[in-house]
Amino acid sequence: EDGYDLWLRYRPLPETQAAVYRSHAAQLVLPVATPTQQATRDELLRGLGGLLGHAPAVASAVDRDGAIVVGTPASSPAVAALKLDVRALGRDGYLIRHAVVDGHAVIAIVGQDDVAALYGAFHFLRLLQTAQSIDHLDVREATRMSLRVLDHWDDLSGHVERGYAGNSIWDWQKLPDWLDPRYIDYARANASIGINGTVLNNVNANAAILTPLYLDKVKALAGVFRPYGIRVYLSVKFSAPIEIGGLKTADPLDPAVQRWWRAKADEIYALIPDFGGFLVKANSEGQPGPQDYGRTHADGANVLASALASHGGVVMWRAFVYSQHNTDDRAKQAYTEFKPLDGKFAANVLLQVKNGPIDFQPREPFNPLFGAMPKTPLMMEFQITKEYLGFATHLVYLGPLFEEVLRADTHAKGNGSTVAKVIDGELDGHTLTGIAGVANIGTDRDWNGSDFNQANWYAYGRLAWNPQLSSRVIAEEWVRATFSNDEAFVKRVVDMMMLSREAVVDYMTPLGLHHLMGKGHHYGPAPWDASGPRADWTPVYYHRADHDGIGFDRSHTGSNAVAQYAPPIAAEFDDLKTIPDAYLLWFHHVPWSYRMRSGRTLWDELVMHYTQGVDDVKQMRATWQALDGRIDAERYRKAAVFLGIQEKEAQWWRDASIAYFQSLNGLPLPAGYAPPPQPLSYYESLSFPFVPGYRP
Ligand code: BDP
Repeated sequence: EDGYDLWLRYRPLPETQAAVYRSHAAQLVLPVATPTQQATRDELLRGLGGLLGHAPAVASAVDRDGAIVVGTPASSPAVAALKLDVRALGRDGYLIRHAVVDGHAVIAIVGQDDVAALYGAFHFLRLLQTAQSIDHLDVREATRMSLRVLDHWDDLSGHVERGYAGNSIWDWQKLPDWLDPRYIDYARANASIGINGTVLNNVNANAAILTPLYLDKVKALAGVFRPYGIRVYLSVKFSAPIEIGGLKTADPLDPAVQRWWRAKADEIYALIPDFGGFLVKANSEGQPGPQDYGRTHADGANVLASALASHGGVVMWRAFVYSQHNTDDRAKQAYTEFKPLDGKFAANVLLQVKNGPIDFQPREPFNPLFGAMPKTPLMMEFQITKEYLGFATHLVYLGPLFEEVLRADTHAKGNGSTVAKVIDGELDGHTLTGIAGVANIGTDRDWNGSDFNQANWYAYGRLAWNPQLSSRVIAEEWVRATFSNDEAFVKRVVDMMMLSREAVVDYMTPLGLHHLMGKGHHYGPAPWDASGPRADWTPVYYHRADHDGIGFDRSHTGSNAVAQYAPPIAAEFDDLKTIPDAYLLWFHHVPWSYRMRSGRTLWDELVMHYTQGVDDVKQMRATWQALDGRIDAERYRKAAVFLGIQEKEAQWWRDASIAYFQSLNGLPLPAGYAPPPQPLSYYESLSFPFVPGYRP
């Protein structure tokens, strides 16, 4: 039990349950003409064989009750005979229901196309893994999200930027010849949750990925993923025409540059006919971009888009931009740059927007671009790898973070204009829609650096398919499939996971604080850091604390970032009377003596939150300890040790933060709250030469 099997463990179910399911799995009737159909068969044989003790026989026609019939109306005569209208489900949609074929009772798993049928098969297996009744099945699944993508920040060297689970799983040296079986397991895991795209390389891109040498390797990976409905995409460097094309410029309006991108796209599609497209980080954190030539982001995106358009490819252009030369609040810069470009992007461009206006912090308000660019398909970018949430070892279930953002109401078109409806196209009538998650995948046996981190990959995929799902329901599915259907275990572990996100907010950055981690490596607290090279990379820029008070004034008296939100939200965030406590110090600078709704002073409240975060981790640890013996010792022990690390580091965050803020305000701690055990100088003196995921 090293975690390799993820949520696709398929261990034998208790006999009483297996017996019931077996009567519904007497034979398997499905086409096996295409690679996707073969993958579907293989998964069902593997899953049913594992869960039920033995796999049903595969037959070409139904000849007994209890058969499982899988396919599309085009691929399977048995399915065609059912005359189900699956076209209404849309691409990737499927249904699972009881039916009668040739006089026999069957379960039909029917997709609109082969990949949809594969999705249906995974769904069916999940019902068994999670101990659901299958006596009355009426599953009807469809998705409005067309691109459900993982972004790998994998360098061609094998290093993963912000990777906490080992190295890149792409073995460029042995590709294209050696296809590591792990690639198939990667594809299975993604297909099982509906992920249909993967960007193979880091947004801080190396132009070499577009050379024939690498494209051949990319083609090999695309071939492995294709049966599972996964397209490959590449991050491209805007200066590639210079770096590998020998041109003097990468100016998007230069005809030679345009010809170069077109020829490059043609070359890629000749190798990979279903290539997905390009992801671009431009004019951001030192990356080249169209502004180097006095052009706009739209000029840049549209040239790439035009090269890809005839092939059906898309450009995912990132809105993560901010500049040290811009003296305006960093939180405002993306909106300021992109909002005026609404309507200027080609039809096959999506703007990929991080969930919050700064950078994947434990909590941020939603990014004001959501709802503000109705003419442009906005793609969500979440971070699954926990760069700012404790790396691999902290148990933080991200489902509630994702859900909080997706359910946030932008009010762009009145009440109920949620972020989910912006990105799924409903609000503004887009059919090209998308969501990306920065992957937490590496060469570790458990893929994600801990068993619990797998839940974040899983939750991301499930929400990418359906942004309306509840993170609690997803957590429960995951716990059952990954660990156990033992009801007491499930309940306690799900409660622990649901607590974990608020815990990390509390012990790292409560009440709207943000970006207080160590510079560069991002490990541990460093709220005191005011050193170079850029002010907007220093914690002091964000907390603005001094003897009198703390917080970033983004209200109308400060940077006025609130004005980037729709009027009802702007008013709510601008006013101290209505701002939610959770965002207080994000939008306001207040005195330490400020009276909170609780009646306590801000300082007392802050100390209590820091302490609460640590207490929550203690509680999570106690919960887990009480579950010893309920699962295998290997996975139990790893999580137990990691929770111990998390408790130490939560305590460190609390103590260092309190020591620092107290050094500014000189206030006593509220009664009963322990002082930091070390002086501030101790926390400031720590160094971390071992931090993963970062190259100075
Ligand atoms: C920041 C990361 C950095 C990424 C950047 C990005 O620290 O490594 O390159 O985001 O998203 O959070 O481009």
